[in-house]
Amino acid sequence: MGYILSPIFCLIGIVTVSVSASASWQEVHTNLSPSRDSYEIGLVHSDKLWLARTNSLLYLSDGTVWRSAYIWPGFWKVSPGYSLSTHAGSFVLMGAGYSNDRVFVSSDGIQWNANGSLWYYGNGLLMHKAVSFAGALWLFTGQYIDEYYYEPEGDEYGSATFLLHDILKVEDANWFPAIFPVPWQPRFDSVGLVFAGRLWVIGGVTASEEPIDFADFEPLNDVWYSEDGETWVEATSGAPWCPRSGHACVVFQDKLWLLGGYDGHRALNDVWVSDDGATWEQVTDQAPWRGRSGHSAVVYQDTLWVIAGANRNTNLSDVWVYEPAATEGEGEGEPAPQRYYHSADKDTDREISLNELLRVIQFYNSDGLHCEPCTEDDYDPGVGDQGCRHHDSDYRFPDWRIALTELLRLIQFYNTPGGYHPCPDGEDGFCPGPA
Ligand SMILES: [Ca+2]
Ligand SMILES: [Ca+2]
Repeated sequence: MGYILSPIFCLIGIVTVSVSASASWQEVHTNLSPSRDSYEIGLVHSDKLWLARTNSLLYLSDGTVWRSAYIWPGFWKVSPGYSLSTHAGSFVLMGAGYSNDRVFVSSDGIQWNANGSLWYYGNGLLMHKAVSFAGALWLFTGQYIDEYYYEPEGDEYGSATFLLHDILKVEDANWFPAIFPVPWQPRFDSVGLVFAGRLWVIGGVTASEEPIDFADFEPLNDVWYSEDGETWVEATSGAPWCPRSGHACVVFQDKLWLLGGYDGHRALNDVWVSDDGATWEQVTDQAPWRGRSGHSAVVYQDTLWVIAGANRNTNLSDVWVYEPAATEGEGEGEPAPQRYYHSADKDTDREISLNELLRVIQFYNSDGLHCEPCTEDDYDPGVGDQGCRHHDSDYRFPDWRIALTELLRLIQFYNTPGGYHPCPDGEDGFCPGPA
């Protein structure tokens, strides 16, 4: 068991591949180029896997090398927040930024043409979703900037950011869209996709005030669908996964998958699956990849890909593929799943920071700890529900209390350069230092 490091795949630059023999997840690229990027949209078009980033559009060549198809030209002013989708056989890109109403199309990702300007409140959208569905292109969730917003209490006007409250329907490249109100709370960093012949909106984050106050966001875990894009039905007002934004959803093996996201406390690496959007089953509470939001999940050549994203302020540049085990177990008699990240390691960077250590010291100094889903670590101090798995620090005497010897183990990780790594033979499933 453990990790095998071998150079198999080549990126633009040097890339190594680490494979965990026991897991269905494989890290196939450790370092996309450029490695520091803050925006990704992955999609499949013309049997190729594409990845749009802040400055460029890449595609995967020969299954191994990411090549640049196009560098977004500066005069487009494309910035994080643009949308890229495929509709009627072409890429459709809506630039975000000060010219965010402009639309560009391309059939091959290499040759791009201006195709007009989207009309919506006289300006364009950013951080929206653009989904091809039922013969039209639908634009929904996200924000728009009103450059001439007039302060009600002042005599000044300036730009302000609002949430998109409507769904916009574009037909036949007519960029004066039909506009329909929607019943769900306005939101951004949501998911929009087509599943089971329906258009879906899943989670995201809303703001209680508009113009948006960037300190006041509330994550969501509701799920909505529509048969026609205009009439919406709530599949659930509260899915069992923690409210979140920046998550990724994808249709894989006829099911709806949800992966990761940001819950207001931390970037997540849990995975959920659903047949109908209303009931959800947890595949894992922690995948081997680091917690993330803003990543892409794409099905390409019958495998599920998870690409890049960010853990809070740390941009990630790794790529993972998932292949279900050849023989799916039913959970009986199986060993407990391997732990990839310690419960105390809230930012999943395989190091124990002082902040992370202090949280466990809080448990040590309290009347134990209990399960409290959707907190910073899914626990809280004191007595309460014990229906979840034990905290990884509560390993030697699993009694919902942190003993001094248990705390000292975490202090060992805190003091060790390189933190810790998963090792099934360790007393708590982890060992000090890097792998
Ligand atoms: Ca950490
Ligand atoms: Ca204990």
